[in-house]
Amino acid sequence: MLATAAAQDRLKGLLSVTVLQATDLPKADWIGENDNFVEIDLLLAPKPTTDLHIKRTHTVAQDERSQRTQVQYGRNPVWNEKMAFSIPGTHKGPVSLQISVFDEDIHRSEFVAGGAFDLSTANLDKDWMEVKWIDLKDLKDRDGGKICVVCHYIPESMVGYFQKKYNAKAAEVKTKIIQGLVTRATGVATSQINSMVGL
Ligand SMILES: [Ca+2]
Repeated sequence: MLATAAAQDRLKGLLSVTVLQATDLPKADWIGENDNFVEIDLLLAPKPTTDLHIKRTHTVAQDERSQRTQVQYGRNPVWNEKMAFSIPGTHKGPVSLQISVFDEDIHRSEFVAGGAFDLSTANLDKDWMEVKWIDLKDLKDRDGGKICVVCHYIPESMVGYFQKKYNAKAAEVKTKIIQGLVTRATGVATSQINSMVGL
């Protein structure tokens, strides 16, 4: 029993995801500008699914597997927002990110376009960084513009002072620690990337 609990509490690594900017998004409304936010869903699937690019509904609850950005306007929005996901120690297979852009509305946020960051070949025992422009599709599978996302992965072994036993109950403390670590570990890299893409 104890061994199982320890394995579940262990962290495999941290995945920092920076949503930089999108270009040529489809227009969401007849009148006015898009009110775009991006939702990133971490998929801990044994294999990435083939249907990653279409996500019809916005998941309201923010949790460790689903996070969203603030709203930025127009068809070429710049978010430059960083989020962090933890990969549980029990996870063996690859990970993927489902990326969905929504037009925020008081009543119901409408899907604008989506795509996937396929990380199935990524080595989760080493640290790496990947910058990618991802093609987006709308609900009818038509061209939906492009989005630029930076992923930086930090394996647990690199997180020196972070204890191996990971207390899933101390969610708030954990989130703060992870955010601090990711900021420190990826801050320089992200600013280099930003200047590279002109932010
Ligand atoms: Ca709108």
